[in-house]
Amino acid sequence: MTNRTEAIVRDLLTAFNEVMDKHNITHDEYRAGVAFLTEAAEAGETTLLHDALLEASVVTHDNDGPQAQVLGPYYLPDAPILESGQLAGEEESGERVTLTGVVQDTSGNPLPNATLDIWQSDAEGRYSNFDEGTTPGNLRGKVVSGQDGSYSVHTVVPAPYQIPHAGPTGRVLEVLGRHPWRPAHIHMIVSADGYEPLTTQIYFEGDPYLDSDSVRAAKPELAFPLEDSSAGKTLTFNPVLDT
Ligand code: MBD
Ligand code: FE
Repeated sequence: MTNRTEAIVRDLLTAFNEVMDKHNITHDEYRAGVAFLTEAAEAGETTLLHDALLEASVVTHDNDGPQAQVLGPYYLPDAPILESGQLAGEEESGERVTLTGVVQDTSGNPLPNATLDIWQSDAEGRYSNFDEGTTPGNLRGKVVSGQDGSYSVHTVVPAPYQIPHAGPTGRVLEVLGRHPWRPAHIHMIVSADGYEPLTTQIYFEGDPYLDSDSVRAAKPELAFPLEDSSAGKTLTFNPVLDT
């Protein structure tokens, strides 16, 4: 065990012990807590529960850069490369949008051959492979930036989204007085040789939940306007990669 692991485990236990002492936790309450965690695990909500309540703290440290965001529970590796840039098929419902921009380093130099691994919910807030009524792999794919660092992805605008709240995670949100809504968002991991991968999310200007994200991840700097162009709505986002 590394010193760091040992220090973290000791501090975690100290924090738990302090809360238990402060509230004079009874045997019944202790057992109820253990039963709650068991129930969350059996409901398949281990990742959801932790991502909803804790993951935002992983990216509040500045070392990840200003565009860093939580990964969330719905990333799947191995999405295909979309040569056409068509993330949404013709039959996908929702407002069409083209995401464009230039992948760049922290000095503003364009980065060619960067991979943008993108996933999002559909216009009804459903993630493929996790939610009923979706086609496996839908709205998941990678695009690669060109020689000038630019990329372009054709997709649909996702809807504001309620994290699953019918189970144990929802009960915690209720206890905390937090609603289950997240602002509409598109996830991506941007990577390029020689740079730290960037896990981010982009949001939409004017979204009603930007200031009250259920998982406390959204920030106004990552909310962008939908702009009109001859090719329809566009959204410009320039991912910045650090070494
Ligand atoms: C999501 O879709 C999400 O992005 C996060 C961070 C947590 C729960 C559901
Ligand atoms: Fe999400």
